[in-house]
Amino acid sequence: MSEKKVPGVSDYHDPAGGWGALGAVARAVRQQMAPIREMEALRRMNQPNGFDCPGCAWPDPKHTSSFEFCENGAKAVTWEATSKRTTPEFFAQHTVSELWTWHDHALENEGRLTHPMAYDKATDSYVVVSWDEAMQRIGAGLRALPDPNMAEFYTSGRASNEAAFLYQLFAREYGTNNFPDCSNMCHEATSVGLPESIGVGKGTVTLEDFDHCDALFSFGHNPGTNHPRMLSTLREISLRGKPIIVFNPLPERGLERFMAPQSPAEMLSGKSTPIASTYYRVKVGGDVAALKGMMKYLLDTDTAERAAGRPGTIDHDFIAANATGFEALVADLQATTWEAIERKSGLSRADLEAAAAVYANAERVIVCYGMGITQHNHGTENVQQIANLLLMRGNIGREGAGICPVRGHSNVQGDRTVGITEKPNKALNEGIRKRFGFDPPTAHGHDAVEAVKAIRDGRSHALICLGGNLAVAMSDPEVTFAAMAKLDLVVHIATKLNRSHLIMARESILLPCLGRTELDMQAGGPQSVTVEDSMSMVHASAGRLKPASPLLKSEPAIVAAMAKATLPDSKVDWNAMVADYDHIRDAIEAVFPIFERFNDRVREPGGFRLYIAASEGVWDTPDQRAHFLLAKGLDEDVQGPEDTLTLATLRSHDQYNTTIYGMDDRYRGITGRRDVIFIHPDDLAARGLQHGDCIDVEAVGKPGSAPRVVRGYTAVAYPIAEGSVAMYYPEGNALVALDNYDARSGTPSYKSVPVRILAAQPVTP
Ligand SMILES: Nc1nc2c(c(=O)[nH]1)N[C@H]1C(S)=C(S)[C@@H](COP(=O)(O)OP(=O)(O)OC[C@H]3O[C@@H](n4cnc5c(=O)[nH]c(N)nc54)[C@H](O)[C@@H]3O)O[C@H]1N2
Ligand SMILES: Nc1nc2c(c(=O)[nH]1)N[C@H]1C(S)=C(S)[C@@H](COP(=O)(O)OP(=O)(O)OC[C@H]3O[C@@H](n4cnc5c(=O)[nH]c(N)nc54)[C@H](O)[C@@H]3O)O[C@H]1N2
Ligand SMILES: [Mo]
Repeated sequence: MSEKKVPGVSDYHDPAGGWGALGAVARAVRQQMAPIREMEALRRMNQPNGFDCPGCAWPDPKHTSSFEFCENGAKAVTWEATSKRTTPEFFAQHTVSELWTWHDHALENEGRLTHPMAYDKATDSYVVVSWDEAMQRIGAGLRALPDPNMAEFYTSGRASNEAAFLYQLFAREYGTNNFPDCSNMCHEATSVGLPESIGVGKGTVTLEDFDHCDALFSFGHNPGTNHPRMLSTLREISLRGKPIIVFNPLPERGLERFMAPQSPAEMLSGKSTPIASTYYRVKVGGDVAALKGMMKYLLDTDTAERAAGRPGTIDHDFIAANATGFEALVADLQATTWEAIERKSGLSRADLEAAAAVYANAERVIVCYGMGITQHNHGTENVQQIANLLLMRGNIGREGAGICPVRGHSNVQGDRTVGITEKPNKALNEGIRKRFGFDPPTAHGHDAVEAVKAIRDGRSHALICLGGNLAVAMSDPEVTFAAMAKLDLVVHIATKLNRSHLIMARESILLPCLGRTELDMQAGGPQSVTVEDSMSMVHASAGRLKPASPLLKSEPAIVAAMAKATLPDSKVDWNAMVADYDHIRDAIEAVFPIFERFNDRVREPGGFRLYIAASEGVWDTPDQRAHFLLAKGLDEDVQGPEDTLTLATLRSHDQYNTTIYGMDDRYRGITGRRDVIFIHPDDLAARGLQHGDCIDVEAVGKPGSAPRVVRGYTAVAYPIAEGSVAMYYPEGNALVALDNYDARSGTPSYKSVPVRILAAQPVTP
């Protein structure tokens, strides 16, 4: 974008996929693995009888038999199946204080954890403990709490249905609904917003629907990096000649053009397939304005068309038969001016009308969206405006049409389905009572932000983490890190070492577990687990690799052991459940009737789909109707003063959330570094700054709030929407206040931080 040479910054001209992706896979394999282990692992990924790729929640084509290529899936697998090990000798050589100074990449790059470890304060290091000893300490620690609601049970979305179900059962029998969960930081706005709109908090489409849609709209997600297998789906839509309309502040290469590594024709000819037919660089936080603009156009043209005796652009019959709230939406749209819509979205009326015309001319439309929609102060309302747009033309509940929240972790959706929720409903509590004979707690527990606040304020004293890296994933590291250092008991169940494991409580225990790729042998023989993808397909996953260490235990086995150590009078037969996971699935079925015939159905090739009422045009709301719901005004975010920019924190191509595989972001032309901030050239010029300048980024908080600054970043002139800037997550979390979240869903506003950028100040010693 600029002539000036800046180290590690260049223009990337190739399509997504292609030879660049193949090269990256080869490098990942070379850096992590022994050849036999790696080939065995990659061969079984997403195959019937194989394991589910831990990379993302995008579904697999049902009838595939060939290896479904995905660069980031391969990275996720090689990272887990690595031949490197983080051993007791390693911990003996490096104190925790020393490890704290390491880069996040370096910590995980040491490889797989091999032994249960406990923190030894005298030597400031992790030392080996036996599994029995670890469990005794955990049980004693939890039993010592005066109130079970002083413990937090965090889940990261890689946990299987079986592990997650046992985990919630354990915590509920122990006596709490404190279930902070990674989805609280992710698609919670979907889980809260969609039930109100359409009666279900999940997507309504299946992969087959994409074969039948006449247009696809994409808001705020980056498939080239975060769900690369979706590129094959998008490519097919493009090859069918159907429009793909993208709203994204950054020009993301995977949404522009894709060279399919499985297509010899494309790979050999060097030709790629265009993806977006039109790409709108909406401002960060401008989607509600854009959506309201499109809906306003539908309203206007509908009236005009009908007046001229032609069919309108709104499906009034569908609305009359299915929905309420339309009149209020009409009033809201009429009260919204085009001037405000243009200013907020950064898009012209003509552009928005053109997008709306594509929408109106398509018989069947799917809208996909990701973190660009949910991680705002009004994320819940954002999601509901997408539902409004779809409902206006009856685009939910029929083939080829629907709403598609693109989920993150490979089983984040399933974990919620099997009971990881801080707000259990009656049916869940009844189900547990009937099947297990104890009374689960009914009072609502903590979500992720509330859990951190409770720890900060000394109301919670223990934290159990089933995977993840909560301290780093959460906003406001200054507050979060300090809070976690005050805990009495912390337990991490993990595959690899990360920064959260280095924040020491009075008692800190680190338990190594099996990963997806590994053989899970129990008393009843080799076990498989199940996962649910973004489209409610449930299927089995079975690893076959030799475990990274003979001491590893499966997540269900670890959870059961913790439960036995904590609850001597437990009503649950933990041993039987762990001996044969069919028993866990039977229990899931008993508590959640939508899993009827679970063990039979999951053994069918490709698994089965959970019933989603809205997919059938049935609205599971209190009044059995779909609802048009309003977003007040056009502001998705806290507004800073005039001179502020809106910062979105996002993923590079070389990371999996807080796991940093490497320092490159290939599709955005960044090599060997992450300390950059993407900014429009005019916004730079307006501040007297230039491409490559060293800058500080300062968050503009509420008056009186603590200053939040990151220093020494390099400004990269980039074709991002004006007024918007972007930097990488998790580094950007230093700028996100813990209180900056969507009040409806608790989702932190990781994509809406008002900031100022300034020429770097010399650091005072
Ligand atoms: N390789 C890899 N795969 C992953 C992950 C990973 O880290 N690495 N993470 C997994 C997880 S947990 C999740 S939740 C998903 C996340 O997948 P995404 O939802 O794609 O997440 P982000 O990288 O945060 O990017 C969001 C996109 O939104 C755009 N954006 C930012 N602000 C706005 C806005 O206000 N409006 C609009 N319209 N767009 C905006 C950004 O430009 C970016 O393209 O991916 C999952 N898959
Ligand atoms: N600023 C900013 N912050 C964000 C986001 C953002 O876009 N911007 N995105 C948010 C989102 S969408 C999410 S989902 C969260 C993610 O939050 P988390 O889910 O908590 O974080 P991850 O980085 O996915 O967790 C990585 C760790 O999981 C462990 N792990 C890996 N595989 C396994 C396994 O099979 N079993 C077990 N037990 N452990 C395993 C490893 O130890 C690894 O270090 O971050 C959120 N934070
Ligand atoms: Mo996520």
